[in-house]
Amino acid sequence: MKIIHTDLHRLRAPTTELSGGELVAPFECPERVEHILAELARRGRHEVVGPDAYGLDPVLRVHDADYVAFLQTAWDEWRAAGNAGEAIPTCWPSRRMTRMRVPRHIDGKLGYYCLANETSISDGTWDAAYAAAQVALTGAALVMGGERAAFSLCRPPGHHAAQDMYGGYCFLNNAAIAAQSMRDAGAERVAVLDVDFHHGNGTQAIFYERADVLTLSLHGDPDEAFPHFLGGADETGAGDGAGFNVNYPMPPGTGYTVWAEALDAAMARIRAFGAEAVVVSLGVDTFERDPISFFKLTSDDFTDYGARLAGMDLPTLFVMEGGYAVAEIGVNTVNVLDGFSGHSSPGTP
Ligand code: SP5
Ligand code: ZN
Repeated sequence: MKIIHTDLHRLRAPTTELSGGELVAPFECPERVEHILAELARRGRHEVVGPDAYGLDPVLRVHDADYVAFLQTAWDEWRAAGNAGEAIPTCWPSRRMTRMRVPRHIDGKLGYYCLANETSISDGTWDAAYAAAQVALTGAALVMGGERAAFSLCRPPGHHAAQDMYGGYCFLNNAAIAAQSMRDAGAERVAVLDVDFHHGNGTQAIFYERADVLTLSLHGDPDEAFPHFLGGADETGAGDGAGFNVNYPMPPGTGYTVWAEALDAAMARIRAFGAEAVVVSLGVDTFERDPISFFKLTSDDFTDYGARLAGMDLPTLFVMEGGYAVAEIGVNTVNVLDGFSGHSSPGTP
């Protein structure tokens, strides 16, 4: 399988994440990608290629122009305002603060566009997010060009980012940008299947009123898990999109038997939809030893579900999302790709 990757992901290297009331070293770190690349090289079955340049237009098919402009200048504005640390909002347009216009000051802009302030904006964040979107677009073009599958090794991840919101370690919604580009390249119906531990709230929001992109997400019940305010089973789409969003929230401790039943149900829904291509938002934070999640998948389970995904027999683009058990992220991620490709015995070192 072709792997699309660029070193530019390293430009996203924040030093702070607000967690447990402390500023800690971010869970979403550059080392994640290095471990995946090392495991890909160790197995020797995959070809790593760089991204092509698609520019900003396909990003603006999904994200609002004012939001993109904010991301491009947020760091400089934050530093120009005299702040010493990384950019973290402290004030939001919460209920009963409904003026809903974008404030001029960076402190107001951050609150306006941020959905979760564990995610600091740091120098280089925009450049890395933009590069990740190009990685996603390159993978989409390969799949639309006839590849059975491809893996866009995106970082930073994307599925929490909506039209005009960042957070959950995400800035541009790589999977949504890829899915839209597939539509624009002629696929009539595209499915986005999100298997990251967390609900894909951004992807859901972007396509919520559309019937041409089916969105499905398997995730920790938002009553218990981030992002907390979206992801219920009763969210099924609206307007033209009514019936074209499907959520599978699951409780703490969920293991592979129950999780795989949800996956099978989601794949049946994709088949009934008549998808011409599928984008898999691939987060491996469903792993039993993930530090911030509560599902119980083992490394072998990733191989098994990779094989199940291949059974859909659809052109498939994998887009990297979360996964924070850094030492195991390579094995778990490449197990999905090898399971998909029919290598049932990936072997461990
Ligand atoms: C792409 C992705 O996976 N984003 C996830 C962002 C989650 N950020 C907040 C997580 C808060 C979890 N708190 C649990 C701490 C357990 N010690
Ligand atoms: Zn996640």
